[in-house]
Amino acid sequence: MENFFSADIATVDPLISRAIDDEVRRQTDGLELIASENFVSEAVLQAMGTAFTNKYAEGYPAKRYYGGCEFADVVENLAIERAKQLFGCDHANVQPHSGAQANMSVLLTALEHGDQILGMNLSHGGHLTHGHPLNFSGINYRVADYGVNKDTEQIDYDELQRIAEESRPKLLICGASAYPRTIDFARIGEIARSVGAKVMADIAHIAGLVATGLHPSPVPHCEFVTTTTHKTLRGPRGGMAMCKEEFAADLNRRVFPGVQGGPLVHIIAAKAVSFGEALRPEFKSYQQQVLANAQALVSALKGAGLRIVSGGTDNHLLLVDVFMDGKGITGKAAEKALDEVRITVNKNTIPFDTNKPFIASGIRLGTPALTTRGMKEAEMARIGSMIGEVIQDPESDEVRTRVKREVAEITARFPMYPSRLRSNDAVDKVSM
Ligand code: DSN
Repeated sequence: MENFFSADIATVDPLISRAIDDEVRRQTDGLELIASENFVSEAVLQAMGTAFTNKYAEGYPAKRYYGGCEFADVVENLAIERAKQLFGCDHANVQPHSGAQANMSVLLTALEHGDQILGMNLSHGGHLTHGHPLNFSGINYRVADYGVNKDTEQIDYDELQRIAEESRPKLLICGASAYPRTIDFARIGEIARSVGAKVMADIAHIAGLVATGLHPSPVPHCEFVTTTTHKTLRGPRGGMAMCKEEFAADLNRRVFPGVQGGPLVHIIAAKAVSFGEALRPEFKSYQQQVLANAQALVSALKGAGLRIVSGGTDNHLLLVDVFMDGKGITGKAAEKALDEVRITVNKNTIPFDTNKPFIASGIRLGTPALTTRGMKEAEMARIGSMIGEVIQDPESDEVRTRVKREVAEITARFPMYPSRLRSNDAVDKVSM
């Protein structure tokens, strides 16, 4: 007990300490292209690892169910104010532990059990919480869905209007997890109003682009806007729900006590830090580079003979059809082959996929994480051509060895979290 407040994790728990070190090394030594991942700053990491994890703060600033919340109020108020400044929204609730819980809170605010919703089909780029039958949204509400046009692979807004008229949803849900094109929130708002529906825009993926004006904002057109905080926004893993003032009190009640108990104050502190970072001019330059890198990656992948779903991208992510009607390999095989050379991606269905979701015909790539490391168009051109080589010849030892070497060369030029890397030798010396 002597060292309870001062002992280092490497001494207290060498196994977990080692797994943490290994993960830092994995992130450092690989090329992270999962479109929903990013690397937070050292300041955000520091805020997460603080004594705020000890604190219960059920309720909201100045209206808590526990004593001793004066500093919790400071961080939550700052997070709220910065979120409102970033997105220009009337109201922000920064307590949702995740995007799914933010979405659940909005659905509980806008709907009664059994009401009709209309969301984008998961296999066309939507999200589980937008009405998937296995998710609370599909279990508790009646669901209609819309998707992309088979030829353009982009949202067909005329068809969406038709489906909205037919299904008469009370809530239209837009936003996506695997949609590489600009979403026309103004048009979606018009469609919703024409059938008397409210709109929830889930901007989890594009929040950083929206915050910097590089993607049109849904805020003027939608009653509710939700996001995660850890993707393009580059904050800690978590969620947030925004709304027009008239729904603010109801939304707060649905987040707590409707969906959650005590907020994670250490995570809210980290959200506040990341929102502060996002308000700085450098964050816009970063997002511009994310977009430029995505364009460079598209060009390189096309140059390597791969088909890009919808022909390209307007945002930070792209979907690559690696199956190409059986001429290529499955998304599952591509993910594995790329993993072996330390390029991390996820398999993903493509619209009208003929393969099952766990096999999939595509992979989804995104540039936020590598852009945070400082990589630019030149690196994207190399990485795109390496991905092409691996996918075209996934069994070749020669390709694997060469690409692995090149990945090591590139990652060595862009270091990250130097102070977080302990030597594994040091951990080994601790008795286990
Ligand atoms: N799992 C997230 C993604 O990868 O896009 C969505 O929740």
